[in-house]
Amino acid sequence: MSDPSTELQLPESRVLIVITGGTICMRDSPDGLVPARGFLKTGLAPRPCFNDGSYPDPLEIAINDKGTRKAVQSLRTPISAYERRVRYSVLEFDELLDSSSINATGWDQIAKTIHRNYQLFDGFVVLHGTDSLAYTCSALSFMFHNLGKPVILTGSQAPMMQLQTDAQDNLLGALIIAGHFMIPEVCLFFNFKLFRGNRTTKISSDDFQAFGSPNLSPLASITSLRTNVSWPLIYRPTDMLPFSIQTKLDTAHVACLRIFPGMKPEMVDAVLRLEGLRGLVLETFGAGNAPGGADSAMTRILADAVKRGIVIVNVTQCLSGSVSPLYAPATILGRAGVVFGMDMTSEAALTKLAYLLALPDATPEEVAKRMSVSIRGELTEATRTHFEHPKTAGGALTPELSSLTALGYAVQKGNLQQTRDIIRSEPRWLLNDADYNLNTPVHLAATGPNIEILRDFLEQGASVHLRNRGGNTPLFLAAAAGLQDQVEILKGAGAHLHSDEMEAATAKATEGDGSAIWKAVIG
Ligand code: ASN
Repeated sequence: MSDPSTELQLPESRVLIVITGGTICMRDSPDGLVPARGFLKTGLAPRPCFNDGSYPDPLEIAINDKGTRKAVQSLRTPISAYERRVRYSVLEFDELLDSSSINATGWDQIAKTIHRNYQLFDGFVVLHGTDSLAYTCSALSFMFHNLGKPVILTGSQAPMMQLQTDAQDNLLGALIIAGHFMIPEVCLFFNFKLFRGNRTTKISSDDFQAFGSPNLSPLASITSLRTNVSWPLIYRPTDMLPFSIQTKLDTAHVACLRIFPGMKPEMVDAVLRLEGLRGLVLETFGAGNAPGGADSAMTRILADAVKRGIVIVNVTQCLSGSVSPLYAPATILGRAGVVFGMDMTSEAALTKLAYLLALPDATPEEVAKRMSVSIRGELTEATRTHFEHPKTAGGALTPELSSLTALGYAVQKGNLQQTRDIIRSEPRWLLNDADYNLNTPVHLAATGPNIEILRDFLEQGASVHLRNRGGNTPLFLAAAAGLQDQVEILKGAGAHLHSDEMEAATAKATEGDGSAIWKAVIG
């Protein structure tokens, strides 16, 4: 057999799998299924698709939920259709949960684990039960600010250990996408489809197609051997700030209430008078309608609560579609101060409300305003028109090489106007595409003659984390070229060295000439 390490075409990518529990890692018990420890050994290592056998017992550094750096076990997949292996490490939480028991403390634990390990890995997979998975995806999407790497949550309807299971396909799909595609979103992968996490809802308690994303098409799907990514749909932060987290969520003072025919207004009033309540998601009929006219008791109760500072958000009970002031009942709710939650799922509305209410200095007015605008792609704003370049409309997901080449020339000449003209007439994700050597426009701009081009690309949401064929990030190239200003811009936009580059950078930081720039890059 040939040595697998010499077959490697592209630098391997590194993924951290965080195990929180769920059916995927469950075993039988006298009480029914319960989560069990040791998933790497029993669920992954014996399966050839998760273990190429090339590393008998490799250890990797990861930072556990106590904040301690520790050596964890890691495995590698066989080479993928994209000529890459994914090397992954597994962190199992001390307490594994059936996800029906997760709460804001659990979300805090997941967010902190990803934040601590952010610089060590290219992407993250979180194993989680399906029951509350859509809530966790939504919560994390709001907790993460300026996320630049994929965070993919998955689970399964049947345990990995069961003969007929969806566990293997779900985990493998999530792992492959996290290890190959720089999709900087909190996603949910299930039954061969990748969804924006905060658009999902659980639609079946037993079908392998357990999740739907009723108001947004999948971000990617796996068909036979290929993964088709809908790049125009991918949400990208454009703030040019490093990744950070805000883990406080005020789930203790929000509620969700489903309107039903004949519901007594007193019932709504009782909920709105719960001690300390600050926000309510109201699941209404159709396009946002509730019983009662302008002078009804129901409308008065809602309007009074809004006046007392409670933020009430209108979302539809329907599986798909948006609320809007189409019919009089919805317009009346709007006049009473109830916020239109557009096409948000209840899961997204509730977690967003809990997130916004926990922000420092959150006023009811400010929270209400932000509830009907998109902050992480969780809703479709009424006035937003979707621009899709004609070239992408037919499903051709690779831009003309000539555009990329032309962009490369313009970068090398330092011609900012020309780069802008090319990008304007091309899909924006051209910025994250790569040439034969896997250099992206950001790699070229990081060492090009015009620093404004680099700034311009980053302001448009270009990724700072992609690596070229040599395994290098744009930050490494800028430092190697001694370009202090470019290093600072890249770092400000969240760039950091890949763990594979650390050894070389640390050595350079201790050498004489040029050591200062490397110290700045590492520090
Ligand atoms: N009760 C399980 C959980 O949410 C359901 C599952 O994962 N399929 O943890």
